[in-house]
Amino acid sequence: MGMMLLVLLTSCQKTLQNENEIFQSTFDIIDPLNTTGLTLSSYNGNNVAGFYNNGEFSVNLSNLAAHDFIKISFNLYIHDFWDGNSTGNSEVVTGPDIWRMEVDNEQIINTTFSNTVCNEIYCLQQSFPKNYPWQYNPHTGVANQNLPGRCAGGGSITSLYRIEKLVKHNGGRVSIRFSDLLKQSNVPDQTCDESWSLDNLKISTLRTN
Ligand SMILES: [Ca+2]
Ligand SMILES: [Ca+2]
Ligand SMILES: [Ca+2]
Repeated sequence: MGMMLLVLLTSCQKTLQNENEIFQSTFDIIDPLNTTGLTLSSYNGNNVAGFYNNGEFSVNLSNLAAHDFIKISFNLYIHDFWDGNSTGNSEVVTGPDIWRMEVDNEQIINTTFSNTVCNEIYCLQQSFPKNYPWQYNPHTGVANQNLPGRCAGGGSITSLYRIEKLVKHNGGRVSIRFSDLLKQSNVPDQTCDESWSLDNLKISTLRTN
């Protein structure tokens, strides 16, 4: 993203004037002033925002200094049996397993993730690193695809994605919403079949001149 930012700013004949961190959390405590819907859990010896299945949380910040962009970076954990773009069959609805990030109600990320194996017989495609309905192999763009699954069960894994987005933005306030639309009709405990959590969230404003 560093390179993307440089190219973007160069092409506009602008230079970065300053970057100002306006929010950061490792999710060890809840910040009730700036967040809504936040729940915390422990995963793999670390505190995270989550676990969510058909859930969401938002970060709402105000009194922002003048800026041209907002940069949002975080670690996203995709837990257990996500099915990517798969919709299932006439008996079982399996997806698509959508994950979203919106900035002031505009969809910046609207994608799917797949935690399945990928071989000649079986391979459920995902849309990340682009938006749905793009088709990529499971784990495309992943940082680590062999972390422990949340729930017991054969083949249960977690994959970690490190995500950074630069969004054109101005104005004194911003609301950033993280959510999912997970689908799985054939399991008693949906949250144990597929869920997500998020950690190391950093939000900054950037000014160009
Ligand atoms: Ca943490
Ligand atoms: Ca599933
Ligand atoms: Ca699913």
